Amino acid sequence: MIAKTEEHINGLKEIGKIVAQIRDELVQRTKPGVTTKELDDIAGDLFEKAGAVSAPKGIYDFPGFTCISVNEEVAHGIPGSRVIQEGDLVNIDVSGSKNGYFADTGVSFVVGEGDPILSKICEVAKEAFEEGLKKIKPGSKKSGIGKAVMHTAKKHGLTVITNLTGHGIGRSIHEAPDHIYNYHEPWDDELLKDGMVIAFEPFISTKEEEVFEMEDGWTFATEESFVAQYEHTLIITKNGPVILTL
Ligand code: M2C
Ligand code: CO
Ligand code: CO
Repeated sequence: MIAKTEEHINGLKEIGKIVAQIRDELVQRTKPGVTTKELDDIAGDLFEKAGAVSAPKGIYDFPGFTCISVNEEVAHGIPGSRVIQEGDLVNIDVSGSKNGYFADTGVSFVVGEGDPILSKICEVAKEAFEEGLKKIKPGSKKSGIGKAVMHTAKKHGLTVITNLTGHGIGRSIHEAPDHIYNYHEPWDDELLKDGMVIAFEPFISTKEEEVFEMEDGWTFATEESFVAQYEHTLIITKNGPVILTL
């Protein structure tokens, strides 16, 4: 959507704050021994208390309130009986709506002590987000964002996932612009607009550049890499991006 009024901005800020709080609560409760379903149930209660609705459930009938992906799972992981272990790479992605406004946020992190390469990809995903953010201005090319993400990954000897992208958001979870690529796409000549609301989500990988969909019809996974994501919803303005999900 293009956020034009105070009402739009306040509606987006409200749901942005809700999903950010749910994300932070789940990250804090992700400890060895907890199941991903237990974490998701906490999110379900928090959505209800906030008078908000989970976007994966509400829009796609996803079997969970949140997407929780562990190790080989990259995104759209279905909460279930999987028990979190020390050293796991976990991604918690929370998206939802309230009063017709949507926001989306996600973060990858390592539980306790893990392989240093896992913390490395988490840090680089955040750095790629920050580098991409510098390119987010009204009138700038959308393709500049992916260029910055790709450059950051390469600088650290890492790769990007090319078949998962950021997206427009606001009145639904996924809307125009359909793709904020995480690599330089020279054919993408779309320009960023004042008021445009986007979810920017770099996916940084140790090796491979594509994910595949698992047989459950939801989970995206890799064959032999680990992947970290870092996602926020933001409004593009001439005074700089307004991040709604900090
Ligand atoms: O937009 C995402 O960040 C998710 C969508 C949840 S709906 C099941 N919040 C995303 C991540 C990876 C791939 C596509 N979309
Ligand atoms: Co998301
Ligand atoms: Co998203």
